[in-house]
Amino acid sequence: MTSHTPSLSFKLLALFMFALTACSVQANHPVAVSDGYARATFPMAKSAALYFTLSNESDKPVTLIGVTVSSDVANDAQIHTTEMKDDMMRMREVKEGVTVSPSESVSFAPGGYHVMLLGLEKGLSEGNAVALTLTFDDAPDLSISLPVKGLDKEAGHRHHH
Ligand SMILES: [Cu+2]
Repeated sequence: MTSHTPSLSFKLLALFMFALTACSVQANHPVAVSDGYARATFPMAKSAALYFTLSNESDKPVTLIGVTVSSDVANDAQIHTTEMKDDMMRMREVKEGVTVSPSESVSFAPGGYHVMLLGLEKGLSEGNAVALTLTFDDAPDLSISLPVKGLDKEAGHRHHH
């Protein structure tokens, strides 16, 4: 019996991926994903940011090393962070991955870490969902689905300087 019940499709996908990688049985994944969402974009937008919180429920550090998205949604998904440099907010790809310490959480949130979708096919509209696969250094892949939330109310923020 499992104490932790993700949706059926999630389980099927997970089983499928284990079959492919011939891993041993997944008991409980060390990482739980919560508070995930994508921000809606204009229909012609080519990029979008996705946010969530990763909680490491194991006693070993776990590093998120990659994210993949279906090619009918976008061409690429990257882990990004936002940094202030010379008074400018810049994003950079986090190639080294994001490590979550044992029993700790890392939030991907506006102004910091996010997953960036690049080469969006048709923008993201509110009410849809984006399916992603998270890849870790020392844990099985995790498939998640993030709801798309309405356009940013704090858009004015971006004009700060
Ligand atoms: Cu970005």
